[in-house]
Amino acid sequence: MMLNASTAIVRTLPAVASAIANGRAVVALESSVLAQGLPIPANRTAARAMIEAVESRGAVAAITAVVRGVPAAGLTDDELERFLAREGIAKVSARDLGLAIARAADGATTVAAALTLARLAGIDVLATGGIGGVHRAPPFDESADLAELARTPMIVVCSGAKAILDLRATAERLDTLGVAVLGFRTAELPAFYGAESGIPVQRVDDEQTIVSIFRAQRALGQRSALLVVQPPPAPFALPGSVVERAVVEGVRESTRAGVQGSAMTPFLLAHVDRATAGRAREVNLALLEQNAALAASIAMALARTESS
Ligand code: PSU
Ligand code: MN
Repeated sequence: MMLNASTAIVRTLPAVASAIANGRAVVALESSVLAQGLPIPANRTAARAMIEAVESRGAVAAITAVVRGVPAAGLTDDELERFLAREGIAKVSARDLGLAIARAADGATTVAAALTLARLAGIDVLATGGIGGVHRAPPFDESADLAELARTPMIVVCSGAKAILDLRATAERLDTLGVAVLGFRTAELPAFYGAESGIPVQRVDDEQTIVSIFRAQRALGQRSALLVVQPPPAPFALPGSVVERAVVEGVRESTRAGVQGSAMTPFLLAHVDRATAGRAREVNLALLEQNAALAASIAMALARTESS
């Protein structure tokens, strides 16, 4: 039997494997947002809402993670429960994948690591809340999400980079790395908790155009991801001034507390959530669901064009 090495290294569940084999729509989801980014029980609400948003549009959802050392695209119910309980689940970025596998650890994958696993499994579309980027305070920690986006040809749907970051510096890095950013029905890079950043992006108005651009990039042999951004649902959006105050305060506290590395993003997200009395969590849930839904429609459009 011919064994495809890349599908063999990443374990897929039967539903995911058969969808991939038959060219049907699949959406990869990352798991760090569930195990580190959101508190209990909001993380469960998020997981349910994202899976439902994907499935109700006719696509198959595949949560990526390292499960007791096994890189996976698609979790069983029991596995998902373990990740939602958060305890003993490491945050795994691209550089940590090998370590998590060798140690047979449970690892929740960031966008960077999720891209690696999803790509190997043969999935073209991934949804998340907000990608990582360039942090605001010295040493200006930069998420490995950016480097992986630069070398993974997939469509990634998000609400821009998280507003805890320096959005201008992040946009510049994406530019330098050659990552195309498309605003879905917007000409402005969203600011995660709200619609406005003042940073322009190319606007597209339908899924088919996104698919055409993705196919053109692929035909050119370009290796970078296509980043599709949309603002959070308007009723949940937070005023920029409220977010800004909470972030500035959070950054100051993180410096005082000596927070570093992979702990930084979860620390800042939790701070903004507290400072906004949970409103940040509400918008985070709403945008995760909306991004999963858009990712599913794009994956459906992609599957239609590939089969024709
Ligand atoms: N989107 C959210 N919440 C999150 C994340 C994304 O709404 O917590 C996670 C993703 O896994 C992303 C990670 O890859 O935050 C970035 O972490 P870091 O800055 O440490 O690379
Ligand atoms: Mn970092």
